[in-house]
Amino acid sequence: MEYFKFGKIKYEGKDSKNPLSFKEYNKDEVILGKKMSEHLRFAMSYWHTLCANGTDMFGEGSIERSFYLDDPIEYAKAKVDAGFEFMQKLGIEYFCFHDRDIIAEGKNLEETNKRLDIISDYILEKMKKTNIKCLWGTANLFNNKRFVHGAATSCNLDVYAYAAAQVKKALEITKKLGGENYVFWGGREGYETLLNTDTALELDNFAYFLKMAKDYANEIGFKGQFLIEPKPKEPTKHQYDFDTQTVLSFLRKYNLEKDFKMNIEANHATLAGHTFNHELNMARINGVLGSIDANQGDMLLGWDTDQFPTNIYDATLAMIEVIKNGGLHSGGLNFDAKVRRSSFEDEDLAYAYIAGMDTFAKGLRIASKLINDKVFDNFVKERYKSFESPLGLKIKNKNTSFKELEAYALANKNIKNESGHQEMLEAILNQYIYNE
Ligand code: XUL
Ligand code: CO
Repeated sequence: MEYFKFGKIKYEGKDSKNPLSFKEYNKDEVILGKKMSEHLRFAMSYWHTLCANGTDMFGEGSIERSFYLDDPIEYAKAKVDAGFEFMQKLGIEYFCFHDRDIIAEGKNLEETNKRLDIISDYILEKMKKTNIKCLWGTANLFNNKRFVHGAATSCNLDVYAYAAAQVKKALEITKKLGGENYVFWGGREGYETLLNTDTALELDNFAYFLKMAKDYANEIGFKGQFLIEPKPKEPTKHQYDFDTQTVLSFLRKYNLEKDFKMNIEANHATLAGHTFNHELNMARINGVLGSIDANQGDMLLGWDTDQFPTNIYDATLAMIEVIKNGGLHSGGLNFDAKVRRSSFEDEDLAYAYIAGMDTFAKGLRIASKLINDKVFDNFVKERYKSFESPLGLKIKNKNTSFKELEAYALANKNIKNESGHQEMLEAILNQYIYNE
């Protein structure tokens, strides 16, 4: 049975007028010594692509994704079939999933886990037939009402234990599917008011939970990279994993920094008041840029709209960070993005992925030229050249003192600054974008 009413999407080049074709993403084309598909490692998000039906706060679903099936196992299998058909048609080589995306909960944990065994067997078969791989798995610890006070930061031990059991199983399933990473996004790990919250206990418990997860992964021989996905707010008012720098200080406090990298999501960065490339940069310079949730927010809306990324400026700056990171290694570009509620036709899903994949492919092309031409690197090097002077080198080598700096300052009668030339650099960036 065919689920999506469109054929295989091919690369037709930038002059193509066919909306169901790639204009930029030419998967085997080599850029900076690597195929485009290897740089980008695109992944399909199971939840937005196969589960979301357009429901919002004001209205019911507008998109048909039930496949007209009521039986939970049959429905789950149809989602697998549809998902693999979709990935094959789009040429997407990876997928990401939450445990509860792939099959609905049963009447109790035991039945739920049995269902997970059945559906993961089914997924594994499909993976073998198609060569499609699992980028990461995760546990949904936010949807069910038992998680009303959080999961690993809940005030209720019963919920904490349930969450542990759920992550344990999600790790087993991710290992079974050969997942290259495992993600922790702090679903409801945060608070609404300090009036009822013991933040010290919650953070201690959270850190211990993560440690136990890593211990269990080691015990079962799961080698995937552990990732934390920062987000500052939503669903809770204050999420503990606010942004990269906050997460890093938490990990360092609890000696967990060697076990985790970041999964940076564009819309989460902007919710934190940062740019996407700020978060990527902070992760990269700290050696923890692991993977990306590619999407974009809306400038006028203050929440996580999870739109498909079409902003070439942001994609270019993001790809500069990715290239400087030496690639994403075991990570990839997961489209944690959903079509708008009014985009309810089958083709809309294809248009959305094509737009996202082409935007990042173009961003890769532009970023590779900017890096090759050392456009910003040369400027930055020149801007900091004072730190290459004898005293500058002493600062870099941590080999001076306030006394020595004071003596220098007293003798130096004339401080001279040079312009940062921001507008010139922005114009050069635009020029590269126009001309690519
Ligand atoms: C929520 C979000 C999640 C994570 C995985 O904002 O981004 O879908 O990516 O749990
Ligand atoms: Co995400």
